[in-house]
Amino acid sequence: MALPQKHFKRGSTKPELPEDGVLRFFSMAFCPFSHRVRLLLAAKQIPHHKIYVDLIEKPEWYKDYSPLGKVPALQLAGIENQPTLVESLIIAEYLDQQYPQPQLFLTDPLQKALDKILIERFAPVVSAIYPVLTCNPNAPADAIEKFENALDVFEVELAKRGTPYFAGQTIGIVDYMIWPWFERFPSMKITSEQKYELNTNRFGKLLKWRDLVAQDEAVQKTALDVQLHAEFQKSKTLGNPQYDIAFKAKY
Ligand SMILES: N[C@@H](CCC(=O)N[C@@H](CS)C(=O)NCC(=O)O)C(=O)O
Repeated sequence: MALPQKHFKRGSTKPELPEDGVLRFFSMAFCPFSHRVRLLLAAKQIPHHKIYVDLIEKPEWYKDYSPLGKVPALQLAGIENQPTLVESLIIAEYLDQQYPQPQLFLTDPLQKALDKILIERFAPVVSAIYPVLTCNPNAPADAIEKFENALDVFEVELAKRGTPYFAGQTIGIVDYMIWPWFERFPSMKITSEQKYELNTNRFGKLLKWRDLVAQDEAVQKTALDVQLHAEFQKSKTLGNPQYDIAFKAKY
């Protein structure tokens, strides 16, 4: 699309979007929740316009789309009144129902519910590691321990399911919803003092799963390099997040 590939800032003019009925995807290039939606858009090859938002200096007009000012947001431009969806998991479920190929949520209501519960259980993993991942100098001393304890649930679940992906023999919704953080974890090798890496004894199944998911087409299409993630996190810690360095990359 014709819009410039940069993050819109405070004071910017609201972009004029073409009235072509194509989905409008608002995101920030390094946001893991936006990455969830990017994965689904890529896996299902859904056409969309991309609009990037600076989250420190948010454009005033962004509230018209996302009242809480968060990304991701997806405007359904082809529908009457052009409603906008927010919350990555809600957007993912909507996209899976509207664009069923390939189907990513399980159809059995109980299995689907259990998968959604599992996705929710990733929240403590994220909150425990967030200070380390984002290079916060005041990260609590037990951050890694809490992170690993929360991640154990996923190692155990893979063993219990006995399948290469959480979804079974092919990639599915749990795999895509937790992947963005697995793309980002290796940046800790670059940014953290202890050069943190997942332990192969404790997380053997998850590490195998990680290598497998890394080969997925949508994962590769949406991937940002680990150096770039590290560079972004450092710039954010210094109080000047360099959102647009994402466009040095291929996507
Ligand atoms: N629960 C939301 C979380 C989204 C979220 O926290 N996005 C962050 C960026 S990664 C954001 O918009 N932060 C800006 C803010 O909270 O003002 C989801 O799943 O979409």
